[in-house]
Amino acid sequence: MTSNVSRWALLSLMLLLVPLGAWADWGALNMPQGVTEISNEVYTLHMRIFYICCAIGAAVFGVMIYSMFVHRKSKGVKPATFHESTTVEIVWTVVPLIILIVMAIPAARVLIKMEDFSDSEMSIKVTGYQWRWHYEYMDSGVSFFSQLEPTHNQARQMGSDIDLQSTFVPEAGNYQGEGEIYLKEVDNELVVPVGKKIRFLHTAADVIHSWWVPDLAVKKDAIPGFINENWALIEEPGIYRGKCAELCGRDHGFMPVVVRAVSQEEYDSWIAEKQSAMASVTEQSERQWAHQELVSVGEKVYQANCMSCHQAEGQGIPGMFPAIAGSEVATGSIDLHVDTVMNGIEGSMMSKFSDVLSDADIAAVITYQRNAFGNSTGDTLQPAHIKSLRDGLDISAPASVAALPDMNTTTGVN
Ligand code: HEC
Ligand SMILES: [Cu+2]
Repeated sequence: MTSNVSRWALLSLMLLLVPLGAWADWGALNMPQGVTEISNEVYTLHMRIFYICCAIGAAVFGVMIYSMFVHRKSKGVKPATFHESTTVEIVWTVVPLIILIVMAIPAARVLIKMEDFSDSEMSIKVTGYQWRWHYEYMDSGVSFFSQLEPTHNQARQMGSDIDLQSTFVPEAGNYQGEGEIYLKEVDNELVVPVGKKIRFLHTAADVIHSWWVPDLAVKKDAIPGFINENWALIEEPGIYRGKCAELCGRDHGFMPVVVRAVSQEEYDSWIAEKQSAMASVTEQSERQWAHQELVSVGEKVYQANCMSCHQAEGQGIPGMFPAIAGSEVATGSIDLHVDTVMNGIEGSMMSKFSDVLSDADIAAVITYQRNAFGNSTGDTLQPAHIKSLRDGLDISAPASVAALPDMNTTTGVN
C-alpha cells in the first residue's frame, strides 16, 4: 500500500515538473507589465487575482482528489447519507462572499483611477478609419494619418509564405529588424512626451475600431458618433506597439499602432517640425507643380493608399478591384476621375479619399494614374484645382506629410 502511494506521488511530481520546462516563455504568455503607473497596477491586480484563483483551484481540486482517492469504492468505503447541513450551507455562502469582496475592493480602486481624467495636460483625438488611424493633437493643431508601413503592406500582399529576408534586404538599407516588427510598423508614429498625463479621445469615422496599446494598459472602443476617453502617463521613453483590437473589416489585422514616447524637448521640436510641415502642405496646395514632380509624389501616394487593391502594376484583381491600367476612368474624363477619388464609389470598397489625402496627394495620385501602367493621357492635374473644388464644398483639406517629396521617409521600394 505505501509503495503504491509513493509511486502515485512520484508520478504526480513528474507531471508537475513538465510545464516547468516551458517556464522560460511564461513572460510571453502573461500580460505585459507595461510602462505606466496604471499598467503596473493593472498587472499587480491581475497577478493577485490570478494567485487567488490558483489557490482556490488547488484547494478545491486537492479536496476532490483526496476524497476520491481515500474514499474509493475498492477500499470498501460506504457513502455518507446525511442531508441538509446548515453549517455547510452557511460556510459555502460566506466564504466565497468574503473572497469576492477581497477581490472587488482593489479592482474597483484601479478602475476608478483609470476613469479619472482630471488634470490631464494634453489631449489627442484618435479616429479609426478602415484601415488607418488619424491622430489630432488638440493643443497644438497637429494632425496626421498613421497606417501600416507601405513596404510591409507590399510584402504581406506577396502571400503568406514570403521570405522576409529577400523582401527587406539588409544591404539595400531597408531592413530594420523587420522580422521583429513585421506588420507592426507604421509610416507616421504617434509621438508623445514622457511624464505628462495624456488624455486620448477615441472615435471612428466608419465602423467600430479599438485602439489598444498593451504597454500603456489602454484599450478603448472607437465608435462612430461617440467619444470614449482614456489616459496614459508614460514614464519611460521608448516605442510601444499595439493594434486595432476590433474586427473592423477585411484588413482589420493590419492597423498597427506605434507610440513613441520621447523627452519633453524632443517632443517640442517634433511638434514644431510637424507644424511647419503642415504649413507647407497649405503652400503645396497653392503653388504650381511640375508634371514630373506630381508623378513621382503620386507614385508614393499610390503605393501607400491604392496599391493594396489596385495592385502594383495597376492591373487590379479581376472581379474585385478594377484595373487602373487602361481604365476608362483613368484615361477618360478627368472630372470623373477626380470625383471617383475624392468621393469614392458609394456601396463599394472604393472609399472617399477627400477625408484622407491632401490636395497635393490627390492631384499627384490622379496625375500618376493617368500617366502610368501604360496610360498616357499626358494630363497634369494641379493641387490648386483640388483645393478650389474643396473650397467650393467648404471642407478643409487634411494635412499629409506624404505630399512633401523630401519628407517621405519610406525606404526601399520607392
Ligand atoms: C479597398 C480597396 C481600394 C482602395 C484602397 C482603392 N480603391 Fe479605387 N476602387 C476600388 C473598387 C472596388 C473600385 C470599383 C468600384 C465600383 O466601380 O463599384 C475602385 C475604382 C477606382 C477607380 C475607377 C476605375 C474604373 O475603371 O472604374 C479609380 C480611378 C480608383 N478606384 C482610384 C483609386 C485611387 C487613386 C486610390 C488610392 C488613393 C484607390 N482607388 C484606392 C477599390 C479600392
Ligand atoms: Cu480597426
